Amino acid sequence: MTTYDFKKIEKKWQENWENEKVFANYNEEHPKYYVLEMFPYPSGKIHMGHVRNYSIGDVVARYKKMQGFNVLHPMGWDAFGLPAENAAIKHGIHPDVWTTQNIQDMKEQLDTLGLSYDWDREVTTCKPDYYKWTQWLFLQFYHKGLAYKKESRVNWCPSCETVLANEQVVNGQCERCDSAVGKKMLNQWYFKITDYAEDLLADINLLEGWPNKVKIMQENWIGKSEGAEIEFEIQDFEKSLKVFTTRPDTIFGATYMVLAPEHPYVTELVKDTEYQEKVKAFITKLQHMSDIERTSTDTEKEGLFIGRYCINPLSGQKIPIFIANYVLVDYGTGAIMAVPAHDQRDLDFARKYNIEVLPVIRPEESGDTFTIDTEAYDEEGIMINSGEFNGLRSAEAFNKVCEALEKGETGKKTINYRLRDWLLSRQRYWGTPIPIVYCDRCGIVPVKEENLPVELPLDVKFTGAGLSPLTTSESFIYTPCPQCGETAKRETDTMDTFVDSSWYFLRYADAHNENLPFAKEAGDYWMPVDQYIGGVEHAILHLLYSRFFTKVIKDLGLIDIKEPFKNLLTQGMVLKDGAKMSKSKGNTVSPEEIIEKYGADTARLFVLFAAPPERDLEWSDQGVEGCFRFLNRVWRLVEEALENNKLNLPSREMTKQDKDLQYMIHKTIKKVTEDIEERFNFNTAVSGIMELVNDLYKYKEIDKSTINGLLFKQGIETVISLLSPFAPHMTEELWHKMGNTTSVYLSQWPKYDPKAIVRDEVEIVLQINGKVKEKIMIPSNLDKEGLERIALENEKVQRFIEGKEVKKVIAVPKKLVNIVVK
Ligand code: ANZ
Ligand code: ZN
Repeated sequence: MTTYDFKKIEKKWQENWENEKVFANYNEEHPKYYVLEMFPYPSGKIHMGHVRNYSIGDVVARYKKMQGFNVLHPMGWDAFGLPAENAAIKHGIHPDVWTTQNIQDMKEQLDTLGLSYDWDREVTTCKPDYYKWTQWLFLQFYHKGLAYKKESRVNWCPSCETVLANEQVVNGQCERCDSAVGKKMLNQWYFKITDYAEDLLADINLLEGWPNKVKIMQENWIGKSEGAEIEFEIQDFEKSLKVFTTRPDTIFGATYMVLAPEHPYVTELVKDTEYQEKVKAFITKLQHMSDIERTSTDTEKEGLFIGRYCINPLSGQKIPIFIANYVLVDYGTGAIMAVPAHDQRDLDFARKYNIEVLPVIRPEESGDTFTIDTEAYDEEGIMINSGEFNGLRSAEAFNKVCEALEKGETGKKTINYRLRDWLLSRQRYWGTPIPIVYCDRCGIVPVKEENLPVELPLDVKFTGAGLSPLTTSESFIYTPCPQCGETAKRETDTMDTFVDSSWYFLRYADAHNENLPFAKEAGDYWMPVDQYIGGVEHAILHLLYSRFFTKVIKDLGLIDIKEPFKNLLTQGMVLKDGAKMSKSKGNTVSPEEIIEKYGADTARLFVLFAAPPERDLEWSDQGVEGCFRFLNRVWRLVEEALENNKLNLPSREMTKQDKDLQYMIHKTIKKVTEDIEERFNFNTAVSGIMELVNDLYKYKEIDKSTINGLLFKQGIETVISLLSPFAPHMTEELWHKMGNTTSVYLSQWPKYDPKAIVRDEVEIVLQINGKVKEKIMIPSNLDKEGLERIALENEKVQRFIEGKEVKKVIAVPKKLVNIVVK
């Protein structure tokens, strides 16, 4: 008997699968199935999180292949980004060299896991053959008015020296380096994702196979608010002030107005007044505060009166105008009507600055003398202090107020979204160059499609200072204007790397296309991704951007689908000692070490067995040992059976033990299939297989002469097949030892026989015209219909009723069937 030499076996089958193209092999006669794991950033080393993510995907891919699907399971590299550039600054290595080396290293590590990727479709976002199409897509967006440039106040990380999207600012800090994020005015490129806000929101309904929590996060991020835009006349000023409110019903309670300090009116309103200096000082003070900080309920409300007044369009009241920290310039209209009685932030502010608090809605159960103390009343109720609207329910008043405003042309219902346009410019080298040229004569000119890709130059200096390193490359900057031919300058900013990952799943469908990002036919065939798997940290940004890209690409006529990812699985973290495994915590276990010691099959089995995929997984050395022992046990089971010739024993009449084993085999097939198929409960699937292995051991111990060789063989083959998505190398080896000459993944996933999993039987009688003709054993849970069928198909019964007319069949479950004939 040979021992389980995982090193030899794993290498052997990895090479074999690659050479025989077992997985890079397509047959369009079968239904397609596209399984995808989020592609990694090539940091140079895989960690346990990767092992978990890819093992989950690999189970799905192998399982679906055995189920007869035409499976697409590709892999690639999200290869642009800051770490490569930082390495260049620090160690003087070119980002391209650094990245290419890391990809090579990581690919070797991935190969040791035996993942069923089709590497022929590998996508690397930093290669010109890929970013050419990222640029091409940018141009299509540009021509549709969905990519535009504007001067704006952007989040600026002083340490990374680049702008950040709102999404990359976490609690006021840079997502990457944790520095406090400030604000800066810059002229930047944007994608107009807000044009798709409504579609992105509405189509969340189509995402049936997504976790609810992710759908809610997307919904909150888009942040739809229904309300009204109301115009307040400003005294002695030619323009009126527009505010956005979700509570037009509270308009009579607006006792002051607030402008964001950065609101364009502010300087004009204080121009010739004593307030000018104070306002300036206030704005300077706020510059270092993030939006989150400013609007947090914990932050002290601060502001000042600017010496001007508005007129309430419905009540005619004169109300003072303030600027304050808690109103943001880029939400709504950048100005609010403040209603302290019904909004907590306004109330805190009003109490601090001694502003009137006027309740205009009272709870139904309270009287007209309702007052507000330190807590705002933000619910619905009955209107008070609101002129003609008094006595109405506030929900009703909402509409009535809007109607009144519309009549007076001072307001209308509107919808506001929290979602902002996507800022994509980065002052960075290692990203996709934005294919735009600035010409003194022609202005902003897109690069001609036939001149794509705009390639990254090599003669750049990585100084680490402010501007994009591309500004240091003479060869890059100067170029003839695509329109007039005069010398012009290229855009030196590159794209946010989220742009690269917003369409990579489409490129896999047709990875070598030289004329388009992908052929429509290929896209329509493979998309949507049937199963997408990745970390929940991408629940907002990456998924939202990918959904947006897919929708635009559809509107460009390049594909027919509306949503890119049909089913989404967000896997949990890998923990050790209760904390997330991470380099900074120093609690990592290296996949290389585990694979070296136990083999990839054990590593895979452990991460799949130790917890359901969506839950966090606690690392356990004993758990790994246990999985290793189990695989050894399976190995010995098969080896011994082959050695002792147990599989060649003749079959014969079934004994009780045979029947028990047969039952277990079919029950396990059913369980494992359902666990994988319906719930991705890989852990319970594996424990089901473990039980079957135990049963086979027990069965093998019974007297050799009484073993049913055919059945035993079926049991062993079932274990091999069911285990093959989880521990692929060992099972492939055993499959071949069993005498098969082609891959287990080209074989059929086992099917259970529904009859074999019915355990209890009862005896019933079959009667013809009330006379007992036969007694038979049947499954006890058979219903009336099943009973009737069995009775009528019974041989003896058929002889009796031959040539006669069946008038009626009376079936009494568990007892009898009476057939009335004439
Ligand atoms: C009057 C009012 C009365 C409000 C009331 C609320 C309650 P969401 O749901 O997030 O859309 N608001 C509007 N623009 C703002 C800005 N740029 N910065 C800070 N706050 C702003 O919130 C909409 C509400 O937030 C708006 O409705 C406005 O306050 C405030 F009893 O207007 B409300
Ligand atoms: Zn020009």
